[in-house]
Amino acid sequence: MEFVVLVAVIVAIAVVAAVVLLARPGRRTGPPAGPPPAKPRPAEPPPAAPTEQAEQAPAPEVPPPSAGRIVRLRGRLASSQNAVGRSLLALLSRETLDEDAWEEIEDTLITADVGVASSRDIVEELRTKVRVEGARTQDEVRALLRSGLLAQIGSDVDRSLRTLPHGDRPAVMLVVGVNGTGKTTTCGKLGRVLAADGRSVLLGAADTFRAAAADQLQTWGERVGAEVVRGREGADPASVAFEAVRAGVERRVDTVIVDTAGRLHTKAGLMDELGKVKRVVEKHASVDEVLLVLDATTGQNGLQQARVFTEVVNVTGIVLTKLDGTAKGGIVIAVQRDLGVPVKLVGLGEGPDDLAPFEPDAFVDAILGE
Ligand SMILES: Nc1nc2c(ncn2[C@@H]2O[C@H](COP(=O)(O)OP(=O)(O)OP(=O)(O)O)[C@@H](O)[C@H]2O)c(=O)[nH]1
Ligand SMILES: [Mg+2]
Repeated sequence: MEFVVLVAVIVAIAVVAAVVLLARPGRRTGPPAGPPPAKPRPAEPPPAAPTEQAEQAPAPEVPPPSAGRIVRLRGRLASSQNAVGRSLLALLSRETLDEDAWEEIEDTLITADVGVASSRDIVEELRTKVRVEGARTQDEVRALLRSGLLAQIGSDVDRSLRTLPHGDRPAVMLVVGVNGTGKTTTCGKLGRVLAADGRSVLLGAADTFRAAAADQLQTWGERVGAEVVRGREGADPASVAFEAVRAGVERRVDTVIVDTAGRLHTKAGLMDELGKVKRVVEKHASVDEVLLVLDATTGQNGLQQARVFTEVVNVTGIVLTKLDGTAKGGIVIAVQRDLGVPVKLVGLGEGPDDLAPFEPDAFVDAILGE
């Protein structure tokens, strides 16, 4: 009997245990039957992180060399500027060059943004030569105009960029200008040019007005494997520039290129800020180049803005962008004459390799056509 009771107790315990066990999975199905909890996930991240990073850092691109680019990009210039060259050549080829014809030549030059004073000089020189040399073949006319334009542009001006490190310091380049002229794009394109030449480059995002500005620079940097030093949005641009140069010195890079925010020349506070950026950077290293980026399509207005920049920071070179979209290439002459600063680089498109060292001969040839 006792045995029967014992069996009954054991059976009762077994039944209770079974009910409890069955009830538990039932609770689990209570919440909507989703995928099983991702328990194994925590184990995944360690191997996942390096894979992700490897995916984000593809092999840096190696852009084509910069030498002779202006020749290769000649079509960009020629398509918009040829009209000016052609009409000048046609005017100069006239049988008789009377007062009206000379005036028309001068007007054509002024329309191409050469500037009043330079246009007058070019016409005066041409008049003298035509008077002296008399009869003109097509080739002679072309040669005359070519040498007249080259004389104004200056074919023996030093247009080299100081991008080489000195001692244990990198070369430092500061890129400045009004809003939207192409500063950030130029920093990126320039970084590519230097990387193509085998230099190590660090980019400083001292445009702290918008986070997007630093992102834009970062994208350029990633493509050629250049480190980008940036600050948080609204940070003091001088301190970001300072940090970038400090990092450049530490990492022993060849060149540090500092992008700055676009600023209106009329805003005294912003112009003071730019002066401060330069002074602060100079606590670390000398600033080798201050490149003023000018949009060629803004013509004489751009010149006025540029003048203020040259007063605040010692501009060492002009980058003339968007020359691909204008027939006003004469601005090259006006800019140099007005500011006394050489055009060192020209932007000929939005593509990553559409930045070329400025070569006067190739430039004039593009204007005059073959
Ligand atoms: N066609 C043409 N477009 C250019 C050239 N250089 C720059 N751009 C374009 O001009 C626009 C402005 O360029 P950004 O580099 O952002 O100008 P930014 O000076 O940095 O502008 P902010 O930082 O806002 O002052 C972009 O759409 C560029 O692609 C050029 O040489 N030719
Ligand atoms: Mg910018």
